[in-house]
Amino acid sequence: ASGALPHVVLLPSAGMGHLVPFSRLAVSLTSSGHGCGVSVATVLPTVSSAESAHLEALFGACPAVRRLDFHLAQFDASEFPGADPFFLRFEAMRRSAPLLGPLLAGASASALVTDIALASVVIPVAKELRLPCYVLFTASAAMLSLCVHFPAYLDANAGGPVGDVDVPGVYRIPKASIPQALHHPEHLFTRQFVANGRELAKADGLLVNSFDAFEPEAISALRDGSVAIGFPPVFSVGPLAPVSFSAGEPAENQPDYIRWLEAQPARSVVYVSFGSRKAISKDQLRELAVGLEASGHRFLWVVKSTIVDRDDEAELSELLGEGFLERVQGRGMVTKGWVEQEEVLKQESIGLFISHCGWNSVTEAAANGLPILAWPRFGDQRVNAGVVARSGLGVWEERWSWEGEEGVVSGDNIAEKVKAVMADETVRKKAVCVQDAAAKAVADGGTSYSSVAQFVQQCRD
Ligand code: BUP
Repeated sequence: ASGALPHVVLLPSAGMGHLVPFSRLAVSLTSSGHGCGVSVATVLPTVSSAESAHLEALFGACPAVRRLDFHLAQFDASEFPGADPFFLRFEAMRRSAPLLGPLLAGASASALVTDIALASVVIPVAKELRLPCYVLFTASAAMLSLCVHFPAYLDANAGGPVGDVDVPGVYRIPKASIPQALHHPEHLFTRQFVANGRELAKADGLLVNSFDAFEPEAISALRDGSVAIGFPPVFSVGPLAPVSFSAGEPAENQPDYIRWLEAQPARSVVYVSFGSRKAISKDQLRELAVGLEASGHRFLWVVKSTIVDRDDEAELSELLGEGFLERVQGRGMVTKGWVEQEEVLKQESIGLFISHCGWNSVTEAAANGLPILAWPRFGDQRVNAGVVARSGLGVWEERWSWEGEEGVVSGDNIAEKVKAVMADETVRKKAVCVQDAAAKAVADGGTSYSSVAQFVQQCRD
């Protein structure tokens, strides 16, 4: 009802890349500035243990954010042999969308924010309930523009192979940056992506974890109807602020890598992480070890050798080569476990982030003015790496992304590039400009702050 405090239900899908921005949005909406009631619909068990730990920490630290259990219908995964466990969860949730009706009706929601991965099945359910329905897009605005335009591209392409995609009003996304799955129309991801893209125009609005100054082309083209005529309002609300679960922890409870980072000189450490979703081949891990060692720089490296964290059994010494850990002791820290990345990126001692360009990682680097050496591998990561390069937040050695598909990038190449970027003052200065723009966007009166306020106002009306 007009004027009353809105109660917004958030519906994330699976994977940390999706859960993280939802929990940030939840906390931002309950903050004193915006003051909404918020519930997060939760599916248990989660796909990864990182997600369970995150949810537990969120509900523990932020009692204003309520939990709404969403029980899925039976789902037979054998229909999709070998599919990515996160896509399978998307599909299981999509098929359970009809169960959302009673759940939402019982929660007396005034608006729903669904994850992009569920949009095409959830928007119709919300329409049926006459519940305003928004979509949180968890990647870049450039990727959102591709998602909106791609169904029209396919229609015009009439079954031909997917090439470069010229997104109207934005820019040409080269064929090689289009997510691999989209070259295969029958791929589960492609079917979901196209169905979601077609339905987006029916949402009451889109929220995207980006900011106007970071992606000016994509955000204005979405707003002015260049990408799709009559597209709903786009609220660019990023970079959404991290939720600090460890605030107030005494220093002795800090993890060892934070204590180590605190003891290193300013901007001397390379942080290496390829995200939570996909393992790196054993051969590439070895070369990365060679490269980091030969670069001569300090480093903190989060190693991931399996898809889902629960299965990660391999020993580090076996993965990285004989004697590596001993040789780099004191100057390199390697961990297989989860690190508090937001806390890591805040450290003065970090000078460079070698990143797969998962969108959350990119926004976290932007907020901290930390240069990225982009090494995107799959999915939306190459489109995001394009944003990193265009905005000046970092550099993208494109050859690595292509070589990495079949072959392995050599340790020598890695070492040379790391040395060059660490020595490049221009890269560093540009990243600080991005940080300044991010800080302005989220400050009171900034573009992102105002976007959240407009979204909340629209939920009240
Ligand atoms: Br790994 C790792 N600690 O050790 P992205 C990740 N994170 O806090 P992804 C940690 O998880 P998709 C770790 O800060 C970011 O917020 C990190 O999201 C955090 O990549 C999040 O960067 C990871 O978007 O997801 O996980 O590959 O591909 O779905 O975007």
